[in-house]
Amino acid sequence: MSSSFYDRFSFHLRESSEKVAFIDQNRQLTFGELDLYAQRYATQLQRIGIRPGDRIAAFIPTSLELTIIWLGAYKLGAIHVPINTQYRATELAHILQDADVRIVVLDPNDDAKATFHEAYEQIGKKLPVLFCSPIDGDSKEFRMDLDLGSLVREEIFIPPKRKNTKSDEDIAMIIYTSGTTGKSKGVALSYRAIISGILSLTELWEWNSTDTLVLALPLFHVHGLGIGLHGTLLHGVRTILHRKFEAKRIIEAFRSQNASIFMGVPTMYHRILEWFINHPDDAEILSDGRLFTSGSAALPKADYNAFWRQTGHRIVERYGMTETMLTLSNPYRGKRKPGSVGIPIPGVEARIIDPKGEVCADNINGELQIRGQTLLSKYWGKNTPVTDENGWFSTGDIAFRNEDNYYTLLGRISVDILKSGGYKISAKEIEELLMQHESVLQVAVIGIPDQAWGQRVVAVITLKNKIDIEILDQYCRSNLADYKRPRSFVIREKLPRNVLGKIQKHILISELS
Ligand code: MLC
Ligand code: AMP
Repeated sequence: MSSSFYDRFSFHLRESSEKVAFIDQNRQLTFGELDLYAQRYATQLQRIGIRPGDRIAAFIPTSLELTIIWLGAYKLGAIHVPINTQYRATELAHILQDADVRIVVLDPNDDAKATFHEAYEQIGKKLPVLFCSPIDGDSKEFRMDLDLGSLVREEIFIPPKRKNTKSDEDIAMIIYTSGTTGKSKGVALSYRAIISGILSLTELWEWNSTDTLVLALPLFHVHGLGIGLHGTLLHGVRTILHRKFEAKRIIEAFRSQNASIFMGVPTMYHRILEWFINHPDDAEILSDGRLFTSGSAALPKADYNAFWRQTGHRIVERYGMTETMLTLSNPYRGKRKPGSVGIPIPGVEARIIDPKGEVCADNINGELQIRGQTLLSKYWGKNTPVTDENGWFSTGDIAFRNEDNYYTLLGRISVDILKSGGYKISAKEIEELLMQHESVLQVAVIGIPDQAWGQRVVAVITLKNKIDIEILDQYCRSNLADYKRPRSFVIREKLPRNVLGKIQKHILISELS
């Protein structure tokens, strides 16, 4: 079966070949070059034995090279497995093992190499590695051969285009996300899920080929990678990539590079508003933009209103999940409601259910369920169904719907899932790590509400023996990606427990908030 979604995805690669697709500092890549290099890379991979369905892990920062690696995997029919470059060895080893990765594309900087070697030792299995050196700084150079190391020499032969035999149901990417248990889960997303969802969403936002997107989100989650990269290709948008978010550089992109869209997590908007305190004239620069969207965590109403007051823009807030892609959004045209994540996008149904599974009346809180084309195919390596028998996926989010069909999110059902800076964090993962420390007796990791970060990670612990907090902090720094690291440690004599012995985290949260 030929893939109708994938064909849609390829349209601008062919038809807008002269147009700039991605800009990374002083370098840029047209749609035609992206197509060519991705094809060349796919051919090289094929020659070293990588086959459709093989998992290719990408452990490299935002760069033009990363866009080629991502698209090259699709061209080959291999599965793209993006990995957070902040990950430490244990986090990386888990993904390499769980996804049964066939080959790793690695940035050969010292830190990444050291992390990778440590991960290697943990999994006890050698994996082939391709070194790719994303170019940083002011260089205009572009490494066409991707510096594929000794495994592959530069390939100038480009095979004739073969007929696309991809199926819509083929897995395009596996994205790892935290769950209620310690280890992250691989969410397997098909071309159907990604492309149908992103197309509906970005059409709703009226993305078009005159737009320029400034993208400072990480390219290993559905926000930056799912919407950002896929949206660029689906609509022929010009996208300015930023390796790191800085409010000043976002404003600069609107001032001097014709940016028209910014997509961010609430923490980024908070930082932009902080920047305006000392640079009030910069708010005026953003008023010239066309669209500002927010997602991945709740956008505080105060920030929504301050941004509106200062720039004249009402941020379009939307909701999604790695497992469901992007499912609810405020409209581009029509009523945008502060504090609400909007209405279901075309192709998606939503409902609120009570603990018995009955559908709730309007304005009654319950669990949000989603049904539609955008859902994951499965958790990688697991055969358990991901929906109920009628196709409904349970999000674990508490919400209500109002009479106008607008949904409002109230938080997670589980206190063990946290969101900080838009990153999902498993409290259990941090607790398991701290419990392995010889001085820790008991631990409860909680999320404390925070205006800038959404939640701040705090570890409440009881000790077996006295220890300097700095040592525990250093232990977490060495073993966890920075965003997961507890921002403070609270030492207690004992932790509050219920009659069954379960730690009562809500008591700790209200005491420490
Ligand atoms: C960093 N810092 C934190 C922190 N992270 N402090 C508290 N909590 C956190 N979570 C501190 C650092 O220690 C440092 O402090 C300072 O902030 C700057 O650190 P940084 O590493 O330079 O941060 P920065 O790169 O600016 O990161 C902030 C951010 C980042 C908002 C840009 O968190 C980010 O990219 N978030 C996006 C995550 C994302 O894409 N989620 C999508 C998931 S998909 P000091 O003291 O040293 O200065 C999804 C589905 C959907 O959710 O619907 O979209
Ligand atoms: P992730 O697993 O990283 O994709 O995170 C998905 C989770 O982020 C959802 O289940 C929600 O809890 C949260 N989320 C995403 N968008 C929003 C939003 N606009 N408002 C509140 N929470 C959100």
